[in-house]
Amino acid sequence: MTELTVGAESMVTVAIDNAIATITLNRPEKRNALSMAMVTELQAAFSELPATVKAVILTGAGNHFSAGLDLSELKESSSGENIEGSMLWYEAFRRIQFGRAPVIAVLHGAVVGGGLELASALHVRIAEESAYFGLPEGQRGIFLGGGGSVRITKLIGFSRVAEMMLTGHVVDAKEAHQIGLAHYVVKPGEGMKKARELAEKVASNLPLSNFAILNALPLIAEQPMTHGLFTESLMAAITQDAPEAKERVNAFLEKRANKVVPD
Ligand code: 1HE
Repeated sequence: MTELTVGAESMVTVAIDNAIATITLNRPEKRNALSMAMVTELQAAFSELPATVKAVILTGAGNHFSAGLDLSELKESSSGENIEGSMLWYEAFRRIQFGRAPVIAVLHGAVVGGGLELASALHVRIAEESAYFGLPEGQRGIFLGGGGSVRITKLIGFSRVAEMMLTGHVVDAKEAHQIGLAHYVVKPGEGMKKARELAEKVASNLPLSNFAILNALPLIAEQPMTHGLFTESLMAAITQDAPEAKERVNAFLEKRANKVVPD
């Protein structure tokens, strides 16, 4: 296990175990509220991962995943500074979402505001039963500013996001699973075990397949049908041509590979 230090304040920690990195939001005394410095550290944590890392687990220290934007930074900020703040978040989350390594989130306690915006940029979401999801921006008199109006609406639809923001409706882990916000719900304390199990599967995929899943799939979803099908055919052709893919296909045909079986 290798520990990487990112940034002077260590609000984000990184531990690397072979192909899997665990990145932890580490500001539990402020419930992992995301300050600009912390978002910058988070981006650095992902950017500095060695190429040997094939999957990442992201979680939060303490009883909560993240309380969202560090509201103390809004006290005296101007409109210009607020826009710059959003841009900083967009760039950090873009790098995470479209990076080389798929990210598995372990969510517990509060996953609210910007914490939910961060979770929506990740690829697999595991909710422990303690997790709850909210968008208190409506109550705070502000708006989404970390990409949530694009990403969360794509996950659960505009109407649900509007209702959560208008009424302050807090979604529990079970409902999050039902509406597609969480892929898995597990007992308290079991999130990391499940994440590890999934991360090992993700890391065993060919890098080009994972690249296509992270980068081509969301792009295709935004394209008109004819463009989407064309993009898909190109990505399919490139992945299918790789010698490593040919070997995996042959392994199945020669009965050397696992069959698909129910979980
Ligand atoms: C914070 C923040 C924060 C806690 N910014 N300091 N997000 C919110 O509106 C959620 C606000 N937070 C809460 O509702 C609660 O703190 C929690 C439910 C997450 C946790 O409650 P609890 O009882 O465990 O902790 P606490 O006592 O409320 O907080 C501990 C400390 O963290 C306390 O500071 P202290 O100096 O008194 O110890 C809190 O003030 C501090 N803290 N959350 C700043 N968010 C890019 S746009 C995104 C827009 C948004 O994200 S809006 C939603 C913001």
